[in-house]
Amino acid sequence: MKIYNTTKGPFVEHEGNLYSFTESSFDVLINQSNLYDFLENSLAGKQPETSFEITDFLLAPIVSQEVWASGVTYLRSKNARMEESKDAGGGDFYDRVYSAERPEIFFKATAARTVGHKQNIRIRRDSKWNVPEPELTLFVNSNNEIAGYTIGNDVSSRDIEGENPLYLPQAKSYDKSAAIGPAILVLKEPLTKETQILLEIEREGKQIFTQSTRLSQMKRELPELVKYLTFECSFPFGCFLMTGTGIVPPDSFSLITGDTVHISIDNIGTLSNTVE
Ligand code: DO4
Ligand code: MG
Repeated sequence: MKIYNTTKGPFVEHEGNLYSFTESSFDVLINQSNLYDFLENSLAGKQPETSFEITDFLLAPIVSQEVWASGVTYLRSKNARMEESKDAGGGDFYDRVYSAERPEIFFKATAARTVGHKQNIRIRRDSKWNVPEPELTLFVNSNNEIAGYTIGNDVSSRDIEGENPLYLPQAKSYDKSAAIGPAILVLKEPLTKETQILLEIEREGKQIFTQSTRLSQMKRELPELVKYLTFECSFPFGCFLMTGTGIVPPDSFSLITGDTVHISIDNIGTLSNTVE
């Protein structure tokens, strides 16, 4: 089942049909305990919606939540980071955090800095080396449980991050640096490790980069990331947690205005954003 946030309120897609849940606010709906069972039981009394296309009214699936992110959770990310920061003497930090018990977790964005499917992302004006980071993104409810999954793009400035690891917040957090959507997938069982994450980058109508990875390539377990995030932080409306990138384009690549980034994750869908 998928939950969409729209200008008309929340909607749920189930077996190809769309159902209105506009009697509830998005914040309240996604925080229901036993969310899958709650949605399934609520569907019993509802008629499918047929009068409009959800894509015409879609918003990012976030209202009062924060977006956090974990990093260096895949070998590819660790190696790319060590390389980009070696001149700054930061390489060792990435090596150590990859194998440390405590994962890297950082604040990524407020809802106001986050865009949804088909909305524009941005690259920083003071950076020359910018990349998309395609990341499975967890919805963690106010009881600190993984209640759903969405697709995230942790757009990042590699030159700023590589110049000095202390610049991480500037490399990661700025207006429209985070994209999530198009929907929150709610499952009865956890997502399988076979789940594929696919990144495609399009420039002037041509595909200029594509690569995929699987969740099984991640060094850490998802509950482990949630445990550290929620250890000393409470989230009354729940929160989103990006889980790190396993795909980093070659060093010669940087995003430019007009590029479109498509990120697809099995069963969730595709998140597409153009650089403005
Ligand atoms: O410390 C750098 C950020 C790592 C990150 O965002 C990732 O691995 O996805
Ligand atoms: Mg990342």
